[in-house]
Amino acid sequence: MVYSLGEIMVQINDLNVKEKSQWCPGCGNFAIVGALKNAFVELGIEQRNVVISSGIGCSGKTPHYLNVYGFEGLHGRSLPIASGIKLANDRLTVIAEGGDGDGYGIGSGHFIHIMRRNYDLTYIVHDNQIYGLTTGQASPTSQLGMKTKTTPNGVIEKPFNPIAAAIVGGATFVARTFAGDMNHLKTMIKEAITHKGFALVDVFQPCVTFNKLNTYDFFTKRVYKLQESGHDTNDKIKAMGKAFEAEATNYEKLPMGIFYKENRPTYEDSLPMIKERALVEHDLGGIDVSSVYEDLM
Ligand SMILES: Cc1ncc(C[n+]2csc(CCOP(=O)(O)OP(=O)(O)O)c2C)c(N)n1
Ligand code: SF4
Repeated sequence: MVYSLGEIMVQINDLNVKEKSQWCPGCGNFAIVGALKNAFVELGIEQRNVVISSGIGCSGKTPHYLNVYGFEGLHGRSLPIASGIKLANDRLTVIAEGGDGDGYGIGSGHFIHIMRRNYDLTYIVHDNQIYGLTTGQASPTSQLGMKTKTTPNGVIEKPFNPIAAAIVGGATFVARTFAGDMNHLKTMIKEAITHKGFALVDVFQPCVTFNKLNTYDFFTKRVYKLQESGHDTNDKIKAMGKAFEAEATNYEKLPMGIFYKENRPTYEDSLPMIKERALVEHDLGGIDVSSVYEDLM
């Protein structure tokens, strides 16, 4: 079921909310919300057809700041919520938001298994390489050597590589972008939403308060655009090479853009019962489930 207002197109103002932001001034999260709003307007997606799920953390507050449907869940649980929403009504645009601690730490098991199922979802990870909300502990993507409250002598664990994990894990769209490049951020979000299948958009999102290493300046000096360097998004092996470039260059060269893209049937495509209409449109009245109860007794 998709709700339509006919000829009325959504405008940025429709997506604004009155709630005052709790984010620190200058936080990269503002750009993500701005890019999402612009993406919805430019794609003509009405806000009543969008649901944003999130976990816990500064990123988890994203659904508060856009006038669309939202569900702020538990820490790391943004993806199972999003997949449940998608199965209930696969005609909706479903966006899951996560943090690097939230999504790549406590929620990593969901990440791996939801990718291989290929639900038609967009997963935006606010990757600030630190725990922001809990005031500056190391996260799974914190850079080697970075001093944080929990790593006073510097991070000694090898950082998690979400791009490589997504390519191996079966995501059918894998991209990275930067909150300091609004145009690129919006373009990646639009590409991810229009892609049919599971799309990861990992966003370098400076946490201006607690991460003094990975700043806007740090990324501006190091990022370059894959789509301007002739990268072939169909080539999984080359995509893996690019996924390891940051690590191989000691974070001096940070490719951003679409690493990998493939067309594969979605999980929903394989469910004949929702082909004609969404699950929410099914009439569940008059179904006798007593035999199922008896079986379970
Ligand atoms: C089960 C559980 N464990 C721990 C916490 C505490 N906690 C809240 S936010 C957070 C880290 C958030 O870091 P990240 O996902 O990187 O998000 P950010 O705040 O940087 O956006 C933690 C550990 C929690 N809320 N629930
Ligand atoms: S703590 Fe960091 S991530 Fe959280 S709102 Fe402030 S700047 Fe943004």
